[in-house]
Amino acid sequence: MKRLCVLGLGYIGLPTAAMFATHGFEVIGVDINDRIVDVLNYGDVHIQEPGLKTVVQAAVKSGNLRVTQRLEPADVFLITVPTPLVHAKDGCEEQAGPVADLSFVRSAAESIVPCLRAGNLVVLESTVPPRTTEDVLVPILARSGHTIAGIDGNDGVDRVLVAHCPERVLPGRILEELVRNDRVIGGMDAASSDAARRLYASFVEGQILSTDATTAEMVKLMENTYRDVNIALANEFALVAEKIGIDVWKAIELANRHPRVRILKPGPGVGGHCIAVDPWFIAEAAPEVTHLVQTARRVNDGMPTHVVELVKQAAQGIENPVVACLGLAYKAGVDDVRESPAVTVVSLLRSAGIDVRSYDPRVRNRVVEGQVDSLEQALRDANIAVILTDHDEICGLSALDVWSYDCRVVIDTRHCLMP
Ligand code: SAJ
Repeated sequence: MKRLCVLGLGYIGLPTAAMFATHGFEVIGVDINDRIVDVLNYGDVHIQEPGLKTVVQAAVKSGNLRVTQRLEPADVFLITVPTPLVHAKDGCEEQAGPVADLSFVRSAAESIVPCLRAGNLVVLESTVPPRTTEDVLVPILARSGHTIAGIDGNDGVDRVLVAHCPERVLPGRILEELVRNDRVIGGMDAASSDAARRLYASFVEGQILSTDATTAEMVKLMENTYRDVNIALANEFALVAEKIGIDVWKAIELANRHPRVRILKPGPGVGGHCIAVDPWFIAEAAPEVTHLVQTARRVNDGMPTHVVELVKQAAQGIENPVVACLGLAYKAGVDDVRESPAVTVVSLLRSAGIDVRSYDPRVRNRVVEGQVDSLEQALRDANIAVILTDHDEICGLSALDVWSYDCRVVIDTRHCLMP
């Protein structure tokens, strides 16, 4: 049985580790966070995702998934650590905006070095700026003294194979998409691509498509940037519609009747750890030619401020207004609040001195001040309700339900309330 070490047990690493463990691999799941290791060993999961707990429990129970803080020698090392944004250092004025923080990728790679053996395969799944596999990962792995695939002339059988295989799964449908989606494999050489292809073929039912590592990095970034730019366009249309006094939702519905038009949904902004982040990795690679990408990011990042303006307009004339914010997660059906525009809206309202009661049926942790435990607590006493996340529990409400609490103004940024 092949031994696989998964470094980083977050939204992607944990489901992927469990998937391999239930498809014939001995998996060692490694995380530097002792709380995560304890939770998983206790038989629980730290992430809310449909079906995840069942598959993780099955994997742990079978003995094929062991969770630990210590890396062990293995046949395959899979890096699934976060790549957040940081602000460019002073003196990097040529950078257009924030840049990738690769410190987790670097330290994961460094931790693999002492365990590396000839013939190992190292796969980077984390989303990274173009050229990271070749320029950052490979040089670190080379410190092991082994020859590394893709470095000129290293075509011996005993070298370490390296590939970038970006994850492309949708939070809320991770387990299903891990199996069904096509997979892009970017090997440092043909042997690396072949080894990675065999690895993922153990559970991927979609097509496995091979290319080089840098192209695979760019493919992943292009996918999320394409979505970001298209959401920005929808948001810009919404801003124009407000100015000219039409219903943007009706206009989009009609425009989408064209056979080659598919406008996305406007909303309070773009959140999550992917779409709000990845376009900056492209901008970082070529700041001088990515005007559209950067503008789209700024349009989407500006939406929470616009929502706050709408609330302030609605609050004019109300003494000490109370605002109920419904939804904190970055999108429907998840408990994830990373980069959530809803959280930004709440923070901006509170900084403006407005009394805010926030409620999200999916988010159990306290993420903002004034967070309450029920819809009733949020809406009681509120003058204005702002719908920020279109969870089923919130979309099931009608404006009349909200009005029944004496809350007369509803700002539905998701266009989700029942008519
Ligand atoms: N959003 C809108 N309008 C829309 C669609 C989305 O405002 O029409 C907002 C959402 O509310 C949310 C944000 O955009 O705040 C992103 O949500 P999402 O569902 O579009 O995407 P993510 O971030 O959950 O997952 C994306 C997916 N990428 C694409 O669809 C191209 C997923 O396949 C990737 O694997 C994931 O990023 C990732 O990990 O990179």
